[in-house]
Amino acid sequence: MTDTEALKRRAAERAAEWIRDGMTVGLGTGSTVRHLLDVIAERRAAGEWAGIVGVPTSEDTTARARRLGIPLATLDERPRVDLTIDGADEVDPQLRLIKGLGAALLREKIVAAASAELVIVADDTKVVQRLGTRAPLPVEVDPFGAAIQVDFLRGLGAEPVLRERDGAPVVTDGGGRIYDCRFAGGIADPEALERALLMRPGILECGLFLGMATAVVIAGADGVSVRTR
Ligand code: ABF
Repeated sequence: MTDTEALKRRAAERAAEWIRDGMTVGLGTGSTVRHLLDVIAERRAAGEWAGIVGVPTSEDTTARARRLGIPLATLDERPRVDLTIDGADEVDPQLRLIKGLGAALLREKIVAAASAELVIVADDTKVVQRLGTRAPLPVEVDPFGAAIQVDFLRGLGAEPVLRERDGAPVVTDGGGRIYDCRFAGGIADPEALERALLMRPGILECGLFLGMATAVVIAGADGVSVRTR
């Protein structure tokens, strides 16, 4: 296991301490959460957490959790989620997040908003002073008229790049497209930017998760720290 993977595993193990048997647990997306799925499967194999049910935030997480034998439900079946554990691309000092490089931001945000607690797991490379200084901001748009969003995003100071894989646009689990938006100097006012984005017809969601995380578990070479709001 590489050093970074070892850090992600330690963050996942620490986040798993929030889990109690009988909980409905939102299962995030990304490589750090994959370690969480392993931890849950290991603890269940040891006879614990027989009563937990996972609510996945992506088809990728659904498939992985199924392979590990973790019981699953849809958000419609379990509309009140006790705890969601998810990854992030950036975390600022106010525990505001950028998420979405895993292309699951819409379902992640829906599940996070339905959760009593949201615990974020990350390695220390995700910690920034200002959002947008390291990771682009993913913005998910409806495929209908997706191209017209480019000028709108530029008008907000972004440089949008359509996310592609093998020469074709990435299509999210919900059928959306993603523009990865870079902001010179980072994002000065994340709350104002989120409002402007979500007022725009055709923009489905953005990767700003503001005021949503109840705790952030950061794993670094000098250990694991927990930050709470
Ligand atoms: C997911 O986790 C995404 O929102 C975010 O982009 C990703 C981070 O992935 P990783 O843990 O692999 O760095 O929740």
